[in-house]
Amino acid sequence: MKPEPGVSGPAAILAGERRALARAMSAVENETEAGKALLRQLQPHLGRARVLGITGPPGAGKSTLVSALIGACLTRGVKVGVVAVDPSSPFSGGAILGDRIRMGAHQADERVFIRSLASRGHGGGLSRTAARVIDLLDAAGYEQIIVETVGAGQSEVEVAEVADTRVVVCPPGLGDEVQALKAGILEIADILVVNKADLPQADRTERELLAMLSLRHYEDWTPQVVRTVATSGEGVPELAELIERHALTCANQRRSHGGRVRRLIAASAADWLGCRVGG
Ligand SMILES: Nc1nc2c(ncn2[C@@H]2O[C@H](COP(=O)(O)OP(=O)(O)OP(=O)(O)O)[C@@H](O)[C@H]2O)c(=O)[nH]1
Ligand SMILES: [Mg+2]
Repeated sequence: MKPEPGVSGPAAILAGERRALARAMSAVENETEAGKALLRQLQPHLGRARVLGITGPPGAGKSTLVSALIGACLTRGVKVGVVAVDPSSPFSGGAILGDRIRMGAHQADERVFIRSLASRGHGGGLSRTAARVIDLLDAAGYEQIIVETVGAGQSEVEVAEVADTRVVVCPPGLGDEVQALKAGILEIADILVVNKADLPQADRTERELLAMLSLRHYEDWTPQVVRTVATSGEGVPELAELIERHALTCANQRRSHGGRVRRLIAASAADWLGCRVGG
């Protein structure tokens, strides 16, 4: 196979070299031969990372929360990778200046790697692309990977499937949208965040979510509701704590589930990878 210029071998990824990682991500996103070969070689090194999925309607405060959670990870000395699916802010503009400065500071941190994926143009393959980028971050030694997706469409549910812990952000004042959330993405929530708890109607949203949860029976983990003000950091330590508790409670089961889904995605693209993936 003719090597493509600019894509390093697995050693550079395993050593966590950032430029090699960025180039490898472009290669797997563009489904190049070098990207295929690299992913194949990295398969034995995957499965260490914890994957956290953050989803919710546009403007719910997901990116601001992710930013705050990155801070919480760094405080604990954990390397964190972020995959943002079609974000409008603060990763690629649109946020208030303060957000961008905060995220900019993280972006310059050696222990943080942020990658944006455009959902447009991927067709049904978004989860596939996201899974590959997650695998690269995993191989590069990012222990916590956070995936941000917008909305409650099928591709978001699919992306959430690769996560070990799923957080759904529900800002106050959604009105009918809560109904849509209920029908879809709430089904997969481990943690429900009432962000923008500084706004009126936060109490009402929290009550509605709790009422909804009380209608169902859960086996080993009952979804929890937590209030946050992502812009000030209020409630973020409690959220980080809940995420940790969920990871510990459901660690083995979910990690094997998330890992299995990622392997299934990889296996369904076995022709693309040109190999069979174990599991
Ligand atoms: N009042 C208030 N505003 C907030 C809070 N969290 C975020 N915001 C603001 O809400 C706006 C949207 O925040 P983002 O973090 O970009 O929201 P997002 O969910 O990532 O948005 P998209 O990625 O575009 O869907 C920004 O102006 C934030 O500053 C909060 O807790 N309270
Ligand atoms: Mg965002």
